[in-house]
Amino acid sequence: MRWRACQFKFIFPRPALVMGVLNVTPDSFSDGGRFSETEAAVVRARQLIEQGCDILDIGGESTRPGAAIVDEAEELRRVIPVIEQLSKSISVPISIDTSKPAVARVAIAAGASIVNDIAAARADREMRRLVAESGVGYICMHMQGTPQTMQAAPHYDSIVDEVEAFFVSQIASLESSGIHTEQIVLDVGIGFGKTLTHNLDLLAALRRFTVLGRPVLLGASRKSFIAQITGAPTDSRLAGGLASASWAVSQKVNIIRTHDVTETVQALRIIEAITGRD
Ligand code: 8Y7
Repeated sequence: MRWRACQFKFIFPRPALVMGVLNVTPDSFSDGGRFSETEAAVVRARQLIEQGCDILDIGGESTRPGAAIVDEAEELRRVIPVIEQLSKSISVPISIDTSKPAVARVAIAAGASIVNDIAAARADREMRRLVAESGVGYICMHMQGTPQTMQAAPHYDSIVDEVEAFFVSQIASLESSGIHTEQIVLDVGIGFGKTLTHNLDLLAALRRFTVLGRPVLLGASRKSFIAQITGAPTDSRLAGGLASASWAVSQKVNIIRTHDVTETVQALRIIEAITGRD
């Protein structure tokens, strides 16, 4: 396989970038067969770009707690046509949300330049080799367990210490696999094997992670911790997501992953306007 010249570098023209979520799953775009599913996803992607997102995160497997596993062929059928169409015509970097090296490999060949791997802790040799050889960006997310089991009984002696130790050891181990430090982004993985208290402990301690020398990403958009605090149903958690994003950026988080791009861009512009004057 020949690699595109994609020694990816995370460049931050502003303090924080917005990563727009594009789920290509049958439940995200209502019926109508494969062609219209791809078309609908491409239309949605263009919308997210118009709204101001800096990175598109495209995923074909639901990683919500308890979600069913999607097989590789199906995941490829969902995401690859979308990436192929978009990479020809857009300039924002495409991130492939997958923990399957085979999916990541085809996605990179189709134009993705970042791998968002929620199973970073279990990343096998093939995923590491792929990231090392292709030079793509790599989002290293913390998760306890798997999406199928993670919310059963999350336990930590000290979550902030453990997540920090995870990052430090992952950076070293990814580097020993030939991955450059510059390719790596860290993510505490809100909601992935964490109780409400765990999520809040991590959010309160973001500064501990933003001093580790790598960009930090936060995904809090629409997550259930917002409902645990406020009772808000899934479709009305925007304010909670914006509050989390604003807090995170004030703690020097560099990338906000969100379903709500317009509103998040506006919130971040305000934080930047306030904090960017010193
Ligand atoms: C995250 C994520 C999801 C996150 C990263 C949802 C795929 C659940 N959450 N990837 N993915 N960080 N890196 O509610 O927090 O969006 S899926």
